[in-house]
Amino acid sequence: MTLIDNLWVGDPPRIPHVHFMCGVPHFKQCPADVGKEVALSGYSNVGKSSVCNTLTGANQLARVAKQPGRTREINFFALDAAAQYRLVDLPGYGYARVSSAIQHKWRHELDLYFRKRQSLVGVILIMDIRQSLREWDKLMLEWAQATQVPVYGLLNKADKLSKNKALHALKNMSVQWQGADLLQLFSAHHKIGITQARAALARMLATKSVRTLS
Ligand SMILES: Nc1nc2c(ncn2[C@@H]2O[C@H](COP(=O)(O)OP(=O)(O)OP(=O)(O)O)[C@@H](O)[C@H]2O)c(=O)[nH]1
Ligand SMILES: [Mg+2]
Repeated sequence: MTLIDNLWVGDPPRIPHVHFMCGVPHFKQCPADVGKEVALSGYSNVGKSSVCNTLTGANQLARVAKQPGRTREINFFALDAAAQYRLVDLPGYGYARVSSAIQHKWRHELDLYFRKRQSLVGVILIMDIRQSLREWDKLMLEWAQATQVPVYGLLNKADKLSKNKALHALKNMSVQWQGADLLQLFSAHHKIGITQARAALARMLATKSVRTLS
């Protein structure tokens, strides 16, 4: 895998027809389950919404906040005019400062989303590069194996570490990952890794859905 050398790409062009579709608190309110979508998943505050903006080249598309717990709905972003291809920005997992009743509700809605969404063809699992693999991340990897839906990992906030430390973190994480080519360094702020991540997104959107839902 090529590393930092070819990861700095500057401002990516905005995806031409990218637009916000809707944010829904309940799975049953999701837009029509047609076409293909890739979900941005991970713990609260790892930078899912920031990654959504950087990947699409649309800076203000998804709401970003310093405080964890910003994204409270399942947010759908169309990548083309007909909304046949979508990115889905999910609420963060494991935000301790919301009540346990709300956490339970989010977990329930996310669980429904991952179990029932036919058009879900891939997941981009976002982690903070300074943290190790946590419980929810491991569950996502297990889910990926069980369902055959590909999970691609971004170690976000790579700008927070020196180049050597970032590469070391990538190496450590690769040991725990299924396929080191499915994991990369990223920085939503410093635009590290965009070309590689966009290519991964495009690959996932190009695959045929393998989901057989009960
Ligand atoms: N240094 C640095 N900060 C980042 C990066 N990406 C996101 N952040 C910051 O991390 C904080 C959380 O970013 P969000 O994009 O709102 O994170 P999120 O995962 O969507 O959070 P929730 O919606 O609460 O789950 C914000 O202060 C961002 O500016 C990055 O690549 N580098
Ligand atoms: Mg968010």
